Amino acid sequence: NLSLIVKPFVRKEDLPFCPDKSPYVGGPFRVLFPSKLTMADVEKKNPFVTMGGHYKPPDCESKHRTAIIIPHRNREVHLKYLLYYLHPFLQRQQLHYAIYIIHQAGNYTFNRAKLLNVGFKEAMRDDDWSCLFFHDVDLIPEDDRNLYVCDEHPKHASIAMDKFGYKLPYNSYFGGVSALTPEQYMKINGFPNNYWGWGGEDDDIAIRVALTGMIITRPSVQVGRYRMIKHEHDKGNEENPKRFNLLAKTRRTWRQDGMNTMEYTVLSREVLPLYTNITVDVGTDK
Ligand code: UDH
Ligand code: NGS
Repeated sequence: NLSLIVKPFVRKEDLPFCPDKSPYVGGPFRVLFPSKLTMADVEKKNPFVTMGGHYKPPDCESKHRTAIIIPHRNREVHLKYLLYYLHPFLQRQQLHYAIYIIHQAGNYTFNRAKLLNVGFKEAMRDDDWSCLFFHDVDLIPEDDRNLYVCDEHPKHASIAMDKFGYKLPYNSYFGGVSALTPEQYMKINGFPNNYWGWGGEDDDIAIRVALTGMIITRPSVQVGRYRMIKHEHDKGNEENPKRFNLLAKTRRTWRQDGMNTMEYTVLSREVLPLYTNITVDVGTDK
């Protein structure tokens, strides 16, 4: 009987929604950094990821469309490990997702928050994402139940990092991995563009969230666990001496600095097997 072997043609729009709870989500998993791993190995292990680092579950329509935005410069080794863990992790959650690397061109002082703003804008050009995960390149989630979907309020996901003894370093900490819907993101006028160098930009974002009447949601400490890949301070990302002054003014400045004032030039947009690489000139401190 042919009908038993010939798979009926199912149109994508006829797929049923994925279940609320993915059957592939397990619990904690061990994160190791195998020294011989290559990017080619990671590509081979992810045959269902399409060009640009996009993925949709093959057999159901995901209720969640998540864009992962990763600020980057000179951390290729970290990126390889992150992709090695993140692609299968997101697939087990049955998400429709894509991974965007926002690469800061040149050697001028690093600007994490502005790169994340660029990531938001460039990702939203691609698709109607319902959630954006702003993700440091050196943080690997350790539990499948840490769902990469958005909440009613901005979410802080990396709340239990190994380097802080698997707890928050301080109550309002919002660094590492955070998630906002496009609406939440626009409500806070995006992120600040004027934090050049290390520190404070994540605290500024937390202040914006509070100023706009939102709260920060968090997974449980059992679930929001991350391993950080050890590294030294980067060249070109020295401590920002202005950060405390900037933070003292956020209340007065957030409407004039953010998504509505961001200027940048995209130098290239490469559609690679496991991610979209957007190289950008974010300018310099004025
Ligand atoms: N980033 C880069 N390249 C850089 C700087 C930062 O890609 O040169 C990105 C990367 O995604 C990183 C994120 O920005 O995860 C945050 O920067 P960070 O890793 O410097 O911040 P973190 O707080 O580390 O993780 C601070 C340095 C700790 C040094 C400890 C020395 N023992
Ligand atoms: C705070 C920084 C944050 C930073 C956090 C953790 O002091 O930007 O430490 O840093 N705020 C200011 O400097 C105002 S860490 O231990 O990861 O290097 O994210």
